[in-house]
Amino acid sequence: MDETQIASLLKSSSLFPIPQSLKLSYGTAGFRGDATLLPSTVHRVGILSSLRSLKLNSSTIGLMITASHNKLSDNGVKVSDPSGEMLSQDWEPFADQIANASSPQKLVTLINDFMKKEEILIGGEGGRGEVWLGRDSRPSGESLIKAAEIGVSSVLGCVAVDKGVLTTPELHWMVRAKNKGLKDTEKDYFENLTTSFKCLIDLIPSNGNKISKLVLDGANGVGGVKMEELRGYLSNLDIEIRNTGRDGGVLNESVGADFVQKEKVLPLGFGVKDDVGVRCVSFDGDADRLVYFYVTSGDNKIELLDGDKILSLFALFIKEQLNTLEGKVLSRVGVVQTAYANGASTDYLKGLGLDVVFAKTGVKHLHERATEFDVGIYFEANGHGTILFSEGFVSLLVEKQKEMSEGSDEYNAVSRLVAVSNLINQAVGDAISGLLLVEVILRHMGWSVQKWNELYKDLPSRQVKVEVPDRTAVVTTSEETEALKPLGIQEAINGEIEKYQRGRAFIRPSGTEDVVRVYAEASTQEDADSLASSVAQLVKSFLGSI
Ligand code: 16G
Ligand code: MG
Repeated sequence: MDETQIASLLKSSSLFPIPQSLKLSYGTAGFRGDATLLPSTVHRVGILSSLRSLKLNSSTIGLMITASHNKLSDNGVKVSDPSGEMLSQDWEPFADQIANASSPQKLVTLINDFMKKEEILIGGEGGRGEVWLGRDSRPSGESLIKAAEIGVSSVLGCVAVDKGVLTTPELHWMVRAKNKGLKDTEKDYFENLTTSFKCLIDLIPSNGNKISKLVLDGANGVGGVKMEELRGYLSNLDIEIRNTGRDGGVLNESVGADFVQKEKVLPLGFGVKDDVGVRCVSFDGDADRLVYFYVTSGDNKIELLDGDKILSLFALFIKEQLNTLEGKVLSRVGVVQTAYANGASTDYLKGLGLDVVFAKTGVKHLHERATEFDVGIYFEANGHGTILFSEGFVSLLVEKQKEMSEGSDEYNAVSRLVAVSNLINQAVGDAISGLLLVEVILRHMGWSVQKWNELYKDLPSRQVKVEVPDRTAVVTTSEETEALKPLGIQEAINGEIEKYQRGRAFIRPSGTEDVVRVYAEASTQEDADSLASSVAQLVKSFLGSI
């Protein structure tokens, strides 16, 4: 690193002193915390993004300012790699180191060492770098974007392009499109969604399946606002949008996918009286998660159609198309879930003859496993997921279609699969594209939300968290279904599980909070509760409680 570069980094970092006692970890969803503490972190992630762009031959990198479903006063930052996927995990330790460096000098030393190791050149000998910035609707995002811009451009040869307020999946989609040399604006994103949605609607056999109005809970975040914009392009979606944030509601406060999925109650803005039986959907704060729900009656309890149920609907539809192509197109279709997936959903998916594999909690882990298939469908129960189509498979479909007669069942099946591969965000889970796919499949099947809910009945489950002195004392297998440490705890858990019909339970250290999480399910709610509480007791006795 030459003198000019060192001076540039020292100067810009001195504008963003690190708050005392700040200790951050990149974690499963980037850095998050109280927004007032984050300018130095965001500035440094700006620097990291520039280095990543230089390392990857000037590919465009994405930097998103969001804290997703966290409270309004929080914010966060995460990086998108050129393919639109999450930042490669081998750069996470560097992210942790620079975010926590206690002074500009220490920061520069860390950067210098890392650049040597990664053989990154800057300035005259190096290339140019480009970082696209996006932010969700949080007011604190405005000044944090400035910190990111200054960080990006303090690396010589690198520029930041502010893309404004976006959903997280929009930024990932745009970065991916840019690096593939495709149309990459927000308008292109909307056009792509509308074209593929319309194509799928036109392919519905009777084209006449009527479907009732959908009501969206936008979590008072960016998703509802973008959905309003998109509605301008879509003529054939009957949707009412609530909780856009314009009616005085607060971001994520008793609204949104995370609230609805965890509390299993109606979000604010939805009434028991008027909304009984109505098909409703909730986005989270940055619109990378969605869950559906409806009110049955009386109280504000809901029937929840979570990520597992969305996954099952998608898998069924894909399978139906592939069955039509049996013998013509060979494909490996796989489904990726986490240990949190309801056992009933796993049984259902296996019953469809699908290959079901498990990944560690956290989107990046599921995404990675899904790439092993021609068509890999992944979802977390919390509503984050998508469908990945390998490029080879899509080319094969297009090739085969040329030999088929237009309008035949197989021709239509191929057309549907290709349209789904365009509609669904291949970079990351996307509430908007997920919503459009659910809507088109329901219309295709002629199903109500209630009928969809009947695909299988969730086994009763319970989640609890246990505060322990050291959560890292729990080490699990890669799929998190069994604990390897502390020694002996798994045998004790198995002993409890055996006492219950359809009992299943596991423990894992949280990646976002200082707790050990316990999950239990069984054939009745009482049993699931009791199993969860005995496993929590075991955690306390093996690890000690605080
Ligand atoms: C993060 C992950 C989410 C995961 C959750 C688990 C992303 C974008 N988000 O929010 O996928 O379910 O962490 O939290 O990867 P936990 O480790 O505290 O249980
Ligand atoms: Mg989110």
